[in-house]
Amino acid sequence: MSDDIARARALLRDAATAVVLTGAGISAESGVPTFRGGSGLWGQFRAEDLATPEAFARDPRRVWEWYAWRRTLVAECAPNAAHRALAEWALHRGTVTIVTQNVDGLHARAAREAAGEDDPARALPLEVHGSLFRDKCSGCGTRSDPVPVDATSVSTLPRCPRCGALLRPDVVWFGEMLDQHVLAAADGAAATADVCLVIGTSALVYPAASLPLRTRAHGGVVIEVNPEATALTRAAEISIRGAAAAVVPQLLNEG
Ligand code: BV8
Ligand code: ZN
Repeated sequence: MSDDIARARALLRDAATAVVLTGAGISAESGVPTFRGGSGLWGQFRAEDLATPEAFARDPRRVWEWYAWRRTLVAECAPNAAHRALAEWALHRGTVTIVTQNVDGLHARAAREAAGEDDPARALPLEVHGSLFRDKCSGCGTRSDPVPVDATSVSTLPRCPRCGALLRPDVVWFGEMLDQHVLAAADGAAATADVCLVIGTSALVYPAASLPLRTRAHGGVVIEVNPEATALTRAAEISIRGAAAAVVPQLLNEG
């Protein structure tokens, strides 16, 4: 075991409270493309073209085509060893807050699988950018379970049964406010945690990227797991160069 992993394990073991911030990189080994990496999602598309309210207003069919494709892709993916190790740890410790930028639902699936008959609540993540698997009405804001989407034309796009406006994926687009309750819970956890474990994020998107800095500002330590250096690396006490599915179980598993 590397020295960095041994030091990080000890910090995580001794932490009374911990917050975890994950990004697209934790789901890479589950087969979900990242946003900015080589084969990143944004590589084929531009975030400005698709993940904004302006894009949806301009071309809702094109935006739904991309999200329907991502729903189909992610539905084929499964949580990996990193999601599972985090879920087990959070269930066992009870003082861990998982915050994710991801909208793929893999943390919640890992939590339910790990909990079995028990309550998964302790391992359910704060999804600060919403969820791919929930619809929201673009008019009255009503949230609902996802409906099948026929993105072949605007006229076949799903509409709200209450007000008739177009439904949209219940994700936070660029330029949109995050849910203030979810953000306050994430910020509160980060501002009091002894340790912030940051996994698989380029730390470029705000306000999520400011969460680890909140832990550091009150005297907590930041531990990063990423194959590459990021905008956050210089703020990390320990930055472990490695893939999440290989490293995270080594950091958290008992024994
Ligand atoms: C807001 C949902 C304002 C949709 C997403 C301050 C400074 C600068 C800019 C801003 C700022 N404040 C606001 C902004 C604007 C903007 C922003 O931050 N822009 C950035 C690009 C500069 N922020 C916003 O617009 C936010 N809203 O602040 O509102 C406001 C104020 C008042 C009134 C109204 C509004 C909203 C941001 C949310 C955008 N939505 N997603 C969807 O998913 O379709 S963001 C999107 O990027 C995803 O959620 C994604 O998770 C997120 C971050 O990307 P990462 O997760 O980090 O993924 P990435 O590909 O970048 O990196 C992957 C990493 O994994 C890499 O480091 C790689 O090395 C690593 N990796 C790869 N393989 C592995 C691995 N790691 C481990 N293991 C592996 N195997
Ligand atoms: Zn409506």
